[in-house]
Amino acid sequence: MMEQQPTTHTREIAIMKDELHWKKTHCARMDHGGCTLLIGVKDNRIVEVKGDPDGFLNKGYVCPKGLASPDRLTHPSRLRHPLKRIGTRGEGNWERISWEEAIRTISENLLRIRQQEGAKAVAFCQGMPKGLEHFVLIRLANLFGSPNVVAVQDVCHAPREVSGMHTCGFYPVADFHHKSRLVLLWGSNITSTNEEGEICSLLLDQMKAGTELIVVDPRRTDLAKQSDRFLQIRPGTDHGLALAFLNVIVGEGLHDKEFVETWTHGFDELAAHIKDYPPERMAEVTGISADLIRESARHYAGAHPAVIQWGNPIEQNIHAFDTARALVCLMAVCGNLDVPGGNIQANEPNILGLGEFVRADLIPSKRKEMIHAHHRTIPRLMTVPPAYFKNAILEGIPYPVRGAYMQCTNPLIGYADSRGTFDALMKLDFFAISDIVMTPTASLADIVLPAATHLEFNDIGHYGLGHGYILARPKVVDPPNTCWPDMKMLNELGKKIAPGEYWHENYEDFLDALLKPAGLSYSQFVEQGHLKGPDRFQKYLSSGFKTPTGKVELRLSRAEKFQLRPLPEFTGPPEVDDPEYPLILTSAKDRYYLHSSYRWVERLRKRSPEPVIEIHPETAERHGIREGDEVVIETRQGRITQTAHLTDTIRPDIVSAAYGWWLPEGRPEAQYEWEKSNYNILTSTEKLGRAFGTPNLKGLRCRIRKGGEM
Ligand SMILES: Nc1nc2c(c(=O)[nH]1)N[C@H]1C(S)=C(S)[C@@H](COP(=O)(O)OP(=O)(O)OC[C@H]3O[C@@H](n4cnc5c(=O)[nH]c(N)nc54)[C@H](O)[C@@H]3O)O[C@H]1N2
Ligand SMILES: Nc1nc2c(c(=O)[nH]1)N[C@H]1C(S)=C(S)[C@@H](COP(=O)(O)OP(=O)(O)OC[C@H]3O[C@@H](n4cnc5c(=O)[nH]c(N)nc54)[C@H](O)[C@@H]3O)O[C@H]1N2
Ligand code: SF4
Ligand SMILES: [Mo]
Repeated sequence: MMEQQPTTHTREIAIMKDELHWKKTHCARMDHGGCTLLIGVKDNRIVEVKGDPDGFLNKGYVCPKGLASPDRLTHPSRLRHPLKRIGTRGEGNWERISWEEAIRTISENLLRIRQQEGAKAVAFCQGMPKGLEHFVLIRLANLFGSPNVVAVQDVCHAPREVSGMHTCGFYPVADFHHKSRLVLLWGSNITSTNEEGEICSLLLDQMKAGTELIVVDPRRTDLAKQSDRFLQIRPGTDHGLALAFLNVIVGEGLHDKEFVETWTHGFDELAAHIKDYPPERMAEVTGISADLIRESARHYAGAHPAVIQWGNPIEQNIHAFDTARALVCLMAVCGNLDVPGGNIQANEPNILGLGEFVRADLIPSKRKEMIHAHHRTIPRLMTVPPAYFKNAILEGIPYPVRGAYMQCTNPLIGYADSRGTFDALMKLDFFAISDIVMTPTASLADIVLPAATHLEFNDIGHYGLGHGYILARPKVVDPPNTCWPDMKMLNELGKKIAPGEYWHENYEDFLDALLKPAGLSYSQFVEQGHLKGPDRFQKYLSSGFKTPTGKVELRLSRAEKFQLRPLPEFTGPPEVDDPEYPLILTSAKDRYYLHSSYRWVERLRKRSPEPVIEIHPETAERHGIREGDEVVIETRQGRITQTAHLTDTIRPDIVSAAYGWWLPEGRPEAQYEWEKSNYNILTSTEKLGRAFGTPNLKGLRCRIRKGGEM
């Protein structure tokens, strides 16, 4: 048979289909996102990814995760159908169901629980904010009538944000867009993490131009190697170090006297209080020499503007509030608040406010009713700390929680006390989760929903993060046609479990609603790429600081009312010395993964194939451990194994273990080996920080031994 010749028309289409198109979008869901990317697309397939040289935050930079990000979309283990559990929870048996049945089953169960126990018995859970669905989820919770949105904020930004709001009326973020004379990188490893869009290329450019760098980290990171001063801190003692900085600066009169005089409240009390923290005393606590503390504090005070880029370790132990408070005081007394190149109050562009977007007005009793109100956490913490969520399920404190809807999260690996979390998930009457692959948590759910993800739907980035800009993340390719964006799932579920008038015919209307005050449609916004608030600094000169006294509250004026410490204190490390557990355990994020995500992306797994614990060679030798050995890590809470990597970049009294591990290649009915190397088996929620309900994730007492030995 003769081959049929294509007509002119079909030939044209064939050429069009093969053509390479470049589309501009922003990277997302591999960290907080931010890099402008140029994506080469051929025939609905992504064939190339490049950093955009004109990118607002990255100026051409792209990291290995960004380059590998399209691999998520086409991966064979991608979830493609809504699934319903058959058999017992966690057994790994599923039945494919339609979207219609999935939404109906979820709504029936959540409504049933609401009717039996009240709306607050249903929780809405989200992991790291990834995109606009985060806010649609809060809206759904509000409209359903539940005050309980559970999020990981207790260990991720809330201590920094909320302590900032109480102290100076805003969340002081690092301004890398203007020149700083000095950068104090405090527990922040941004060449690996680029947290909240603080893309490291901006810092590296400043360093090339002569900006001085001081690094506070227990590990000699890449940036520590390039720094002018490296303070190799004992994990969990950051509050002690910050107080010693204040001791030197105020004691030597190096503070910004004019600013302090006019714009701070409680300086004299702070000055008297910090006399208790001389560098010599804090040297013993932090393991950093008194001379180095003194010199570093003098440099920070002497360079103006200077900026503190602070990271997760500040808030990943029970002293989160004291540490964050001490650091904001440090920024303030040196006159670095809200100045270009300092720690600024970012001005949001003219878009729909968060409260309006989530319809906070419809749930006025939220503050009193949310689970953590019972635990008297700090005012303005609006999401439930996971430890309290777990207690509500397991012990009914302050009331029982029986159902949950989860998205973009993997609590079995990400929450402290994984075994307790397992028990809690097992005890839930009903829970549904949406993800892009099956995870240890999803494997315990009643309903699993297949999400369309980044590059497959129109999204807006950085909304609600407080950095003063939003980023366009237009869709680049079609999702598998059975996968829905989370926003669509929530919109459809919303129509069933909350008043219909608050939902849209098409979920994309959320995007337009958000942009409406700016006078932009979503497509106009995409043309523009990003939207930034105006550069305005030192707003306090005209309107004061938004605190009860109108000044930076070095001493909190309402501390007594809220039962908070009025001045930052050092009350010891997060865990006391324990001869049976002589080493200090900490962790850092893996440059090639996001928390527990993407161990199944082969290109990334090749770069970081297994969970690795970093041990100093002397410590390893004492324990008879060699490079590549299996190592058992034990705390009073539990035991896991990881692989030894010997390195002198870490102090001999510290080990740094990998966090976020499960094995996608493991057995589904064993929740993909969630117990084997998962760091949070080692963490506990018995002792929590009062202000935020934060557990100790870093600065734990541990011991190690070679695997296979008793
Ligand atoms: N010990 C210890 N614990 C920690 C931390 C630590 O440093 N140490 N860090 C804490 C911090 S800072 C955070 S933010 C949390 C993070 O906690 P989580 O945000 O829960 O982190 P992940 O484990 O990355 O889980 C995210 C899930 O979202 C899925 N996902 C990705 N894209 C999409 C999407 O578009 N839609 C849907 N529905 N799902 C998607 C991924 O596949 C993954 O399973 O963990 C905290 N826990
Ligand atoms: N590659 C990658 N990027 C990410 C993420 C990820 O999982 N992977 N997660 C994203 C999220 S949600 C967040 S919140 C950010 C977090 O970003 P970062 O704040 O940078 O987070 P970490 O890597 O946990 O910690 C930073 C550094 O603190 C050091 N450190 C450990 N313990 C202590 C301590 O007690 N004191 C001090 N001063 N330093 C200590 C670690 O050695 C590490 O170098 O990153 C985001 N970006
Ligand atoms: S640094 Fe973050 S935003 Fe930039 S490419 Fe990497 S993962 Fe994406
Ligand atoms: Mo985070």
